[in-house]
Amino acid sequence: MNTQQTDRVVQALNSFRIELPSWGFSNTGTRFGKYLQAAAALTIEEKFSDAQQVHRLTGVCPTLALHVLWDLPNGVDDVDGIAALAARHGVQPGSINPNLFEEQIYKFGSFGNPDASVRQHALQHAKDSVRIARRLNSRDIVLWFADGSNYPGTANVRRRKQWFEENLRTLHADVDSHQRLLVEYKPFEPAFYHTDIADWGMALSFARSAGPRARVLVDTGHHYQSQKPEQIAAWLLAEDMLGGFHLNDRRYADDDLTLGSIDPYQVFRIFHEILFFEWESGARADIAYMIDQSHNLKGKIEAMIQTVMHAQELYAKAALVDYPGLASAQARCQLVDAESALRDAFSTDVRPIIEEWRRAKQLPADPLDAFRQSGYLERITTERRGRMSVTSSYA
Ligand code: LRH
Ligand code: MN
Repeated sequence: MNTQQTDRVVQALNSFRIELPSWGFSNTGTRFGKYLQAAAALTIEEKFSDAQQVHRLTGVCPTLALHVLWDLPNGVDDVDGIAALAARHGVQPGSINPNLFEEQIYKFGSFGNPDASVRQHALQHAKDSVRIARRLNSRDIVLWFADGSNYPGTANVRRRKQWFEENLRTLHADVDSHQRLLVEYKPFEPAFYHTDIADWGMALSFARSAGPRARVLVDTGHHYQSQKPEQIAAWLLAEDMLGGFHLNDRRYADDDLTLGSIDPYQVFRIFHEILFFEWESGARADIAYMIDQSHNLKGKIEAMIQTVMHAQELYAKAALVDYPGLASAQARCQLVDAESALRDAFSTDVRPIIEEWRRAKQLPADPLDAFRQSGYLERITTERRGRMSVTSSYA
C-alpha cells in the first residue's frame, strides 16, 4: 500500500464513528426463547458501563442508542438519571427509539391503528421521545413501527397511510432545528401480510410528507433476499434523504447477526457507495452509523467489540477504492477494471494499518484481546450472577 492509500485509510478511521445499541448488551432471544447470560446487562447503568468498555477499547463508539420503554421506563422523568450515567461512563446518549410495539393497545397498530385514541396515545409517546431527545441533546429520533397485518383484507392500507402521514406531520412540528426524525422501514415481522412502512420508497414518501427534518433509516436486515441495500443507499444519497443505518448481518430474514459475519462484501458495497458519493460530490454525507443487533448466543460485549472492529475494517477497505480509476472505467464501460477497483480494495488487508492507527491513539492494537485480558467480564459475571432476567419477550 502506498502512502497516499495509507493516508486515505487513516483519514477514514479518524472520521468513522459507530453507535452502540443499549439492547445489544441485555439478554435477548427469539420467539423460541432466550438463553440467559449471567454477565448480561439488566439495568441502564450496566448498559452504559458495558458501552464504556467498548468505547474505551475501540475509541470510536462515543454514543449509546436508547430504547425509551426499556431504558427510560418513566419517560422524561428518567432523563436526569441518564445524563448522570452518561457523564459517569463517558458515553453520551445517542439516538432515541420510541417503543410503539410492546404495549397491548398496539395489537392492531400504533400510528396506523383504526382506533383514533390508540393513534393519539402513540403520538403522545413519540412526542415524549422527542422531548427526551431534546433534554439529552440527542439528535436523532428513530421511528420503527411494527404496524401491519397478518391476513389479506384485514387492513385498509390507504387509510392507514393517511393516518401515518397525519401523525408524522404532527410529530415533525415538535422537532427542533438540530434534531432529525429517521423513518425505518421493514418488509415483514412481526406482521406477516403487510407492514405499513414496507420499503425504502414508502419510508421516503413518509419522510418527505412529514417535513424537512425527516430522513430515511436503512436497517441492513430489513430487505428481501434479492434486494441491494447499496443501491437503496445510492438513491437516498442522491435524494439527500439518507439519514442513517442500523448495521447487522443476516442469512435469511432480520437475523440481527454480527456485522460482517455472513456477507462482509455486502457491508463493503454499502460503505463504498457512501464514500464514492463523498468523493464525487466533495460533500460529507450526514449519516448516522448505528449497530442494531441481538446477541442471543455470543458474549454480548465480545460480539459488540467484534462488530466495531469489523465495521472499521470494512470502512477502511472501502476508503481504498481508486475512485478516479473507477470513474474512468465506468465511463468507458471497462467492466472488469471497474469491478476490480472494488475487489482489489476489498481484498486488501488493512488490519496492520488499523492496529498502527490504534497504537497512535493509545488504544490497544487488538481491542478484543485487551477486553479478555481486562478481567471486566469475570468481574461483572460475579457481580451480576444470581439475578437472572425473565426468559420471555425481546430485551
Ligand atoms: C426492528 C428493529 C428496530 C428496533 C428493534 C430493536 O426490527 O430493527 O430498529 O427498534 O429492531
Ligand atoms: Mn433496526
